[in-house]
Amino acid sequence: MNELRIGVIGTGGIGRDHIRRITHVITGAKVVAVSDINKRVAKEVAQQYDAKFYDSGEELIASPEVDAVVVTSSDQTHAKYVLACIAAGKYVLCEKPLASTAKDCLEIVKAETAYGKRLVQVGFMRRFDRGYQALKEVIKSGKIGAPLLIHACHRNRSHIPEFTSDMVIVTSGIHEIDISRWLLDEDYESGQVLTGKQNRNSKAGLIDPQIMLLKTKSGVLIDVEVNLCSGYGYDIQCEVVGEKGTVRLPDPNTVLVRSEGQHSYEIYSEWSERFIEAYDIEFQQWVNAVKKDAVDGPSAWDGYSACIAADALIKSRNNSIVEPIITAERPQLYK
Ligand code: ISE
Repeated sequence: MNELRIGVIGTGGIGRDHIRRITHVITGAKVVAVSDINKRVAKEVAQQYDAKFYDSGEELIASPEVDAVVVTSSDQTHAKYVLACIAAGKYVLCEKPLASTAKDCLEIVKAETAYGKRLVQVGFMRRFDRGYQALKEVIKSGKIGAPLLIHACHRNRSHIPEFTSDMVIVTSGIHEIDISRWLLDEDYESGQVLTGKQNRNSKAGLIDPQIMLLKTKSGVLIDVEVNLCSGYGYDIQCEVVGEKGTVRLPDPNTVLVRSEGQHSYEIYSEWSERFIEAYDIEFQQWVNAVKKDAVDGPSAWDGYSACIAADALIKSRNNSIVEPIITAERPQLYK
């Protein structure tokens, strides 16, 4: 295959960043089509990248000029576009979350299973981050012994006005839900959310911060601070505690400065910068895999597994009890 012809649905911040990445950073693909609910912006982006503007995501997916699709529209629209891609037999890289609810994810899993081949990859880009990969290698090597605990934190500098209390979990916390499951290579048994004193810099009515507590099937306990208004930067921390040692996610690209009586390093302010290399690797590997007709990145099943945990956490926050996380049976396609 020559260059993979990609259509991008969603030309907001992350969509434009992926279009830049496909055009200028990775090889083997080009953006030929774009669409967005905000047609004016989509038209501008189409012109800038010499791509064709489509009136709707559905028309873009159906176009014979599009080989594969990237979905970066709002979370609630992911499921319908991914389902349309499966119906059209096209590969799709969908940003996280795969859908806003586990029920919608399961529909995607069912459609893909019926199609009989993996077409869907979910944008859990942290799995491509060198830091997380090194963390997983240490766990697998047995050096720290069997994992017992994960302490993690997910701090955004500030949040967009549209953020809701559920999005704190399903849009931001979802990365932590996925990455802990991937690091430990096991599913969850139960989850709980704790809430407390509110950050006065967060939007009124937004429950922020929230503490997500998860327990895996073997009993590993995970605590995650999800804090959308740290006020100082985008800060992602993760420490795995094992039976005989611990391993911690490194801060990326850091130089340590000693000056004026201080020892300091810079903290990123945006997630797109913090994980820029992971996104680049994710996209290059996806394009290579699509061209070989064999996608193997985070699957629709991974998208579903993260969302079923997110659903339980949201329910727990509303009911103030520990919620069981009950996963459907994993179809053969994902074993
Ligand atoms: C955003 O949508 C992302 O996906 C970022 O990776 C995440 O860290 C941030 O909290 C979300 O708002």
